[in-house]
Amino acid sequence: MPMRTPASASPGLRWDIFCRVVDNLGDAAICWRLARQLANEYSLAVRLWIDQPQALSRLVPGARPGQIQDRVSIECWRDDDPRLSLTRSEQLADVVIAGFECELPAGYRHAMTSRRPVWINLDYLSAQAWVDTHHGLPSPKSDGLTEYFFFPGFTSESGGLLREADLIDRCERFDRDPSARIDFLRSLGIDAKPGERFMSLFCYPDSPVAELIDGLKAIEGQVSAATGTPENWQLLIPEGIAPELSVRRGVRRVPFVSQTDYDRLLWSCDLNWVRGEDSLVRALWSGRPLIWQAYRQTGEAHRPKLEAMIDRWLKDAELPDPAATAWRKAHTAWNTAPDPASRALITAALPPTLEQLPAIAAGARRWRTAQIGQSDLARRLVAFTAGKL
Ligand code: TRH
Repeated sequence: MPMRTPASASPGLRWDIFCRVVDNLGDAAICWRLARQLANEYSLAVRLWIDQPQALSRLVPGARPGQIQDRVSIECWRDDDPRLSLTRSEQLADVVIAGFECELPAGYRHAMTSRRPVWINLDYLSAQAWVDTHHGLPSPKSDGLTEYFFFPGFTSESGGLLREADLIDRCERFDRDPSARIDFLRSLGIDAKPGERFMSLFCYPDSPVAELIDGLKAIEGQVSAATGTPENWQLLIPEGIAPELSVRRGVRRVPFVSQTDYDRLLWSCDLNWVRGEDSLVRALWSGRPLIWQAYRQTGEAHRPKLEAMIDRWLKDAELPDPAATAWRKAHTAWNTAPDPASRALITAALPPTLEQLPAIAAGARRWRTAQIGQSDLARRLVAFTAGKL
């Protein structure tokens, strides 16, 4: 990663990031990505405290508590850890990040009252309009401390999106070198044949994957509007995702790759099915078409989040109809309740989406070009905290 030290960053400052893994991989994925970027691009001394280090080691092979990896000190966080329950103020960082509203360890929190570090609550990503008015707000506490809400988002008024300084260059270099894609796919056990196109699939357990495969079967051999050749899609599914599916024609298992290689997987595909938060952001930066599955929440709380993301992307990507309608319908179908009638929606939504793929791909590139002009999340966070130190 190239070093990037804007005037507002003070190299050597200590940052502690606390990550409590709720479920899945997103909490560990995002905290790690941020920690790595702060340490490497801003020369900050970063400690990542994580309560379930095994979630991190799935994404970053070899990452273990007590180690420094990629300039980040990784520490296992247990509530009864004496280092945390009796923290002395001089052991505190200058900036403390509580990942996704997690409660800080009591001893650490107590020590904060004397040293008063900048305290940030890094929240989940949303494209909803309220993010712009809530981002950066202080939440004063009765003990005199102030917590600041930092909301990732898609606008210049929000906290922005995570993006390493060299990400787009690396992606474009990969695109310019056809052998990079072939070699990478080969490293996953896939020998790409002429005419084959690839989709990656990362989804939640009860997704209508069998119905998606039915949709692919329905168009197999038809002349593709995108390539002028017969449709020949290969669905690449990392180990552990949709485990009920057996390997069959058009369905290929690939290993669950490292976070770094996951970018290459996205860059190797013509369409990516992504979920949650971090894989969505990576797929957006890939400049390729994607279909997103929102993390399902009780009371359908994810619905407004999904609608807001769809609306914002369509606007920023300036996607015209009929591509916009096809893309929206694919999202509605892929994010349905898991009952039999709703599951079948994706079978019908897939062919028009694939027909519109060239237009959707052009929109994805437009979205990326427009968004690159905005500063990234780490940069905004460094600037935000610098004003409070
Ligand atoms: O695992 P997720 O569903 O995480 C979710 C979301 O973050 C959600 O917003 C949050 O509320 C919930 O957790 C608790 O999806 P996400 O965010 O995309 O994180 C997955 C990470 O896994 C991402 O960094 C990509 C990475 N990954 C790999 O490194 N290798 C792989 O092979 C695959 C499929 C994914």
